[in-house]
Amino acid sequence: MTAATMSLESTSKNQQLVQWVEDVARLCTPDRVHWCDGSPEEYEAMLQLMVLSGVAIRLDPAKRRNSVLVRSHPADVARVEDRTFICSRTRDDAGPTNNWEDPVKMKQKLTELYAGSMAGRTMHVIPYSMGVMGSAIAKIGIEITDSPYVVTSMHIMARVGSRVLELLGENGEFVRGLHSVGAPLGPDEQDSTWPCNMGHKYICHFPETREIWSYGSGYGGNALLGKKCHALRIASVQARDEGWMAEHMLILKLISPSGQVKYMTGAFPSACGKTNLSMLIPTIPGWKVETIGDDIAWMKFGSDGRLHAINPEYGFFGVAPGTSMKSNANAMLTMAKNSIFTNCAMTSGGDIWWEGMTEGKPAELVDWLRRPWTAGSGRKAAHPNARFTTPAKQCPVIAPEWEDPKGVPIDAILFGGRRAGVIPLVIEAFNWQHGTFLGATASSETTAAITGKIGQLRRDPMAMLPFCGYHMGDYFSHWLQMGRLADASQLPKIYYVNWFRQEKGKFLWPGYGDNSRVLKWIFERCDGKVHAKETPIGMLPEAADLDTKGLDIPASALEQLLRVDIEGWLAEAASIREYFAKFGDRLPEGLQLEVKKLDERLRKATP
Ligand code: SAT
Ligand code: MN
Repeated sequence: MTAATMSLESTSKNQQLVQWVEDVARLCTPDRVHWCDGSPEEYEAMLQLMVLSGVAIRLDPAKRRNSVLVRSHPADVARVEDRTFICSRTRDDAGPTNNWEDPVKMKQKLTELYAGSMAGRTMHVIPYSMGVMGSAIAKIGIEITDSPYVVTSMHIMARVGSRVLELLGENGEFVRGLHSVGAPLGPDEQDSTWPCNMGHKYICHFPETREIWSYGSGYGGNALLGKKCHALRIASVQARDEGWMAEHMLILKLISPSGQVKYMTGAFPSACGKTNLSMLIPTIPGWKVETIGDDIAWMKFGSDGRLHAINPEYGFFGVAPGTSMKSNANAMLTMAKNSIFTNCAMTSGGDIWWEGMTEGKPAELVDWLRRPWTAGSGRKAAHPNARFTTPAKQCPVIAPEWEDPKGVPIDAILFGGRRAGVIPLVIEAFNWQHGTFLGATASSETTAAITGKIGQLRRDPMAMLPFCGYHMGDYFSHWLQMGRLADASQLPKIYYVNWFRQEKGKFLWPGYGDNSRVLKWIFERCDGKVHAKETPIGMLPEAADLDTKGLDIPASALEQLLRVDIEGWLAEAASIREYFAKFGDRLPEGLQLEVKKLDERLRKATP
């Protein structure tokens, strides 16, 4: 995009916004300021910029229309949790699960880094709405960035452009997000293909002032500030203050053969199959899943007294490896066009490839590090956290009501993670408080979505460990408080699922489309139509309660999946107690009580 075709003049009547943009420009000293209008022409111009700078390659349009492959710097490939900070006024408000720094000190440090950080670059101002514009649950944000990759990704992931500014008007409130890759250019300096800052990375949140300051990384949740930074970390604080919920949850619609509908949300840590579950193709005849969202749910009580959820996003930023026509045909079809692929491998025919996409491997590829790759090399061709960025509306099973400003009424909430042992296939909570306890104690083995060690067990309450913008103990209280606001019969039922149970290194449950068998049981439980057995850990199906018709699974595996391992759970209860101690007096009494009751029920059950 040349300066002549960019909107260089402010297109906003909001004086606070105009002032802020001027202040940032003065600090970061970009060559020019571009106000994004969200048009297809703008998107195309940004792609062209990325192609010219060498960061993006256009894929063969006959194979994947209007799509590009982007390869990042090898050291900038995932969220950086150790560089993510909640800079609330006091350390105590950030709590024991977040990195904290004093906001004044952090702003001083970052102001020094931002000074001149956009030299030689264009500063883009992206007005965006999380949620359908005009929805009472939606919120506006403005992201300032020096990365064209962020502009194109935000076009897909959020509703962006001039209409947002109109909605914002003169006095509207917005979340301020400032992002710089931290790689200023000298007058004669050649740009690198993926500019970022090797020495300094900071993803900072100032919850009281609803600000995000991100520096040094251009990747995913570090840089697309509408997503984890705004829609989860800042929004969780807004939700606490305003009486709603911002959650790391997919939203799906399950339709029975007779056309009855239930809406479910599901919280799972990054790269644990949220996208797959949200658009799953049931293996049981007559059942159908439609998608509302795959990563984030904002939930508010409606005038009907029920909890309604919207998907604040506009696209999917999904993990590519493992995605195939077999594991998730709907995701594959969604990304057939108008998509951005990051850190995937490229085929000689100008398309993308990743591990697990096809049964065999292509003989030759260019890997995500831009090196020639052969099937026998033993190396991974795509990075394990390679991603697709694709418009949600292209999903073949997107629910017609996915943009309903009122959201959809939620019948069931699922929690889950990757657990090789102990945790059964599914548990139904006795009530909201017990469900909150199940969510609060959720744990999972870590994945490639974050930098660091893979496969380590950690507690990831409500899958919000990296995304809660305040003290986790207060967050638990907020959950309990939400439960008190509604009539118990109107509240969603709560479940804990584990598709990842293993024995001798092999998965016991087939997962993917067969997860519909568990969803069907949940659906029928919501109507009180199917049996569950009371156990010390919650209500569980017996083998006969699950629809296993046509499923090739040994009875012993099913028994294992539905067994309550008393010894294992006693150890779990002890570890939960230890975990809860972290939260001190900010742990709500209700959860303390739940662990005590769990322990007592287990001891009574011990022979
Ligand atoms: O990079 S993101 O934070 O958007 C992806 C994820 O970790 O879920
Ligand atoms: Mn996520």
